[in-house]
Amino acid sequence: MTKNTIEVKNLQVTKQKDWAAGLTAVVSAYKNVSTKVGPIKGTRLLTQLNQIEGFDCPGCAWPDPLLKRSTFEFCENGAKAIADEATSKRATSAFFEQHSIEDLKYKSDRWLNDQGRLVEPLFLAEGAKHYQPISWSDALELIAKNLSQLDSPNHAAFYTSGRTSNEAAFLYQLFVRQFGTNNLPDCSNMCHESSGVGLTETIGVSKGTVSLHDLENSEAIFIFGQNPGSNHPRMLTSLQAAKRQGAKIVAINPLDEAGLKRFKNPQEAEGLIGAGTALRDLYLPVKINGDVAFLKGLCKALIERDAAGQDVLDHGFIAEYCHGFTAFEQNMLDTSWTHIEQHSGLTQNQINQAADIACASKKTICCWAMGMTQHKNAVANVQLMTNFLMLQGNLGKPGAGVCPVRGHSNVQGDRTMGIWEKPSTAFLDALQQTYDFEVPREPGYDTIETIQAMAKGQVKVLFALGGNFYRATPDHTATKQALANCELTVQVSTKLNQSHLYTGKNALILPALGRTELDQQTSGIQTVTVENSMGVVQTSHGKIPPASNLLKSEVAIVADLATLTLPNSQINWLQMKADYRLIRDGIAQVIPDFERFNQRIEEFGEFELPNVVRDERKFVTASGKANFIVHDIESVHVPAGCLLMMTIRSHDQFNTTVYTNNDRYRGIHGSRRVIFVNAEDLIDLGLQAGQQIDIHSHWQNEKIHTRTADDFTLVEYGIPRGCAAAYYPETNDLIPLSSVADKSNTPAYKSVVISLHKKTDKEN
Ligand SMILES: Nc1nc2c(c(=O)[nH]1)N[C@H]1C(S)=C(S)[C@@H](COP(=O)(O)OP(=O)(O)OC[C@H]3O[C@@H](n4cnc5c(=O)[nH]c(N)nc54)[C@H](O)[C@@H]3O)O[C@H]1N2
Ligand SMILES: Nc1nc2c(c(=O)[nH]1)N[C@H]1C(S)=C(S)[C@@H](COP(=O)(O)OP(=O)(O)OC[C@H]3O[C@@H](n4cnc5c(=O)[nH]c(N)nc54)[C@H](O)[C@@H]3O)O[C@H]1N2
Ligand code: SF4
Ligand SMILES: [Mo]
Repeated sequence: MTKNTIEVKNLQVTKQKDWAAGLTAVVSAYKNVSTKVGPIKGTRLLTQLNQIEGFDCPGCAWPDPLLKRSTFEFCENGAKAIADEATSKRATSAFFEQHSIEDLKYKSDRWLNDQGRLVEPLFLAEGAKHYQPISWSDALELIAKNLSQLDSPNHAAFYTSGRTSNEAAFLYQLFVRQFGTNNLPDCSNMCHESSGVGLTETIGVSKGTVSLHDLENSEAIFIFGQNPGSNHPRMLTSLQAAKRQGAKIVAINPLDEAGLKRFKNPQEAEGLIGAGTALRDLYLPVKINGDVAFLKGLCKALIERDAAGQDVLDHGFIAEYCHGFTAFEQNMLDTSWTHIEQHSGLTQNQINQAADIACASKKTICCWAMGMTQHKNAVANVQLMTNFLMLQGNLGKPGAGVCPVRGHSNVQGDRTMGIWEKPSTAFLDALQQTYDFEVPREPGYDTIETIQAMAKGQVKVLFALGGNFYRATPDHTATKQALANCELTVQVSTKLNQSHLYTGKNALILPALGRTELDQQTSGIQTVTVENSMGVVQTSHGKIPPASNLLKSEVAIVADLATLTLPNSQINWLQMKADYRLIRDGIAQVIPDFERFNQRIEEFGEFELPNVVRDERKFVTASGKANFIVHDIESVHVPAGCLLMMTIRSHDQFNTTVYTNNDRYRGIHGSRRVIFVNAEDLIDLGLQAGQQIDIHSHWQNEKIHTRTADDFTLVEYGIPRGCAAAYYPETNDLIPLSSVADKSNTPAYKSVVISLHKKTDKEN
């Protein structure tokens, strides 16, 4: 039996849950830390999580309440994230001696992660079958040598995943730019890039415009393409607070996710033993990628009601602050309800119910995540949500605004620190002035462009500060080949993952300290900072001894590498490594709004970054106003016999890190190799729930499918007709490399055209 069939045989499907959290979540949190970390150490760690003097949760980017913190400022998935990092298991050199790369390729993501923390630098020489230990100095010299041998600095790319601290991120981009390139792809390219691009064009800022206080005091919250019960669990606490103040919640999602139905707050006795709080007031089962049509319907309903004499639109706001309204209004009026219904999968009546909630609210917020950003028309999704809010003046006033809910705990901070392949001129000028070197001005490669450049032999060294580049990106077959073209791939990591197996000709693993660990440098124990999804910058203090005395902090790795690679640099990297306050002094000089950075965090532990839209109702766009932007409805063509598939996260994973094979809210246990399909589609396709199938994906005019994912079990599920869902990253091989969002180049991970293929009895 292959690893896939073993997993498939363990599958148990139970009824979908209609609430989230409660006692089960508390038990799961403590079980995770006590089995992985130990009962005493584990519980002690939990009490430090998200406290001002503790460490920031390495899970998602959901904010902590300002100033007032309870003793239990975390959720089940935060506990899982720290248990996974602080595990007592170790992947030592004996492990790598025992397991060849070829052996490890047969193991699952979960098994690899379960081997524990990486504890020493490792080297995989060209043609070798095993990783071998290597000293830090040899490892760093090898990287420096490979970098200095390149014909151009643009032949290297420097990836970042969003767990990196502000200090490490700032130092890293400084090194990369002094080395001479803007090739700084990051996980954001695959995540909220569409939000940044869409918002910048529409309202002039790339970030959200609401605070936790706004969310808890709004009157209507529209939640698009987001599953907070699993991916931002403490958001449910804020939604509960909003509900208690009378807010209405609308969930727009092909799946009726348990976490948005009802929340049993584990912090309250009622939440532990009672029925909990009902959250969403309206559930709209939009078709996958049907949001542009829905949003046009919603805007049309508001415009039509206003034209009919109801007081719906904020004409004062539109006249003073907005641009392009007339063309937008006309486009909404010209779009027919039939067209809207057909492409959204929703009825005019359903859309009218959403319009009723919008009309009754004076303060509306739109929240969203990957269900909106990972489609061909993702930027249109973001702009139409913003335009919907603009119609009623819901920007730049308390309780209203846009709320892109970020993924990784510091993904927003990394961008603020300059991890971006397309930095602004103002940022580059400030960097050049502060550090006195000629910064590269040519835009660099994003994540997809990096893979394409590697395939063409134009990127020969990939350095990854965290993450799982190979496994998180689309089309594993193509990406694997592209990576294999590189002379050297380097992964700075905490845990073993598939990017350590599918590598360049030579590969290095550099083991890094995690968020939970004490970071001792020559000037003493260091503090780092992060920025959450709502623009609050806060400190994080590691608490436990490192998993091994051979680990280095990300700052130390970057500083040591920069010292070796750039012998003529006038920047004193080692001084900054010794004392991270010096890095923060640099940040304060280069990045607006970080003045007196050290003083402010030493005094308050955290501070909120200004936001001109939120604070001043100012729109720094080309037109000087908030822009209404017209978008056509362009649905993905799904041929007869095919379905449109979205790739989603389970409750028990953090991106490519799989904790267990369960997804309890959706009733899935024991296997991740499942695909959710509507009952009537199963009948039409001549298939049955429980049957084993292979999935093929189709792209543009390709005649023969080239991408397959095998050994999945069909699960009948409440999902709109024509749609399907399966877990990431098991299905990433199905995603064509060139299937990306317009303008943001984000992979269209949630619009994959697939067909299902029965396995023959022999294959079963
Ligand atoms: N526990 C845990 N927490 C996490 C993560 C994790 O893996 N595990 N990952 C972190 C990261 S990096 C990120 S980016 C976030 C991701 O957080 P989410 O965006 O919540 O994660 P996904 O599972 O990708 O869920 C997307 C949601 O969008 C819906 N959806 C898909 N397609 C469409 C569509 O076309 N329209 C609409 N309206 N909805 C759609 C899906 O049904 C699903 O509910 O979570 C972060 N937090
Ligand atoms: N099909 C599909 N693909 C997707 C998505 C999807 O929804 N569908 N989502 C996309 C999104 S939103 C994102 S953000 C990307 C995620 O892409 P990545 O950020 O690249 O992937 P992760 O799985 O978060 O990375 C996990 C690895 O990071 C390392 N790590 C963990 N903590 C630390 C640390 O503190 N320091 C260092 N140096 N390393 C650490 C560990 O070795 C671990 O194995 O995936 C994208 N891919
Ligand atoms: S909501 Fe996110 S940041 Fe907060 S404790 Fe849970 S995983 Fe951590
Ligand atoms: Mo993400």
